[in-house]
Amino acid sequence: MQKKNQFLGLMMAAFLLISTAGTALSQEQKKEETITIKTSAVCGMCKERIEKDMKFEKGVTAVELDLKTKLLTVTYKPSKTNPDKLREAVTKIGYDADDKPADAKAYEKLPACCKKDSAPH
Ligand SMILES: [Cu+2]
Repeated sequence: MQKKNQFLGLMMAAFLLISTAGTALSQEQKKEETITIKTSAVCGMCKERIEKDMKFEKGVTAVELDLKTKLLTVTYKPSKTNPDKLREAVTKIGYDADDKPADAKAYEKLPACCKKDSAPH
């Protein structure tokens, strides 16, 4: 009986340790912030391109572009980057970011179907 109690105690200790670690982790995640950026994306290729490129941006942890609203949702670490840098990164891919116009050179390189003047498809 003594042994069983010891085992239960050990289990309790392990459980406490795991839940404490879990709390620490969720506090770590709160150091992230989210912004939405209005882009000039027009199709699925734009979505893939922007999401792929933005994922490699410093400090970015998650990217999601909604093609219907053209809104890009970026989750990032404020200690590593800031909204201005993120908008700048979007313009460098060739798309408008809020009031910042797309970088001319990057925009030139986009396929014709991805240019903002082309009809949504
Ligand atoms: Cu496109």
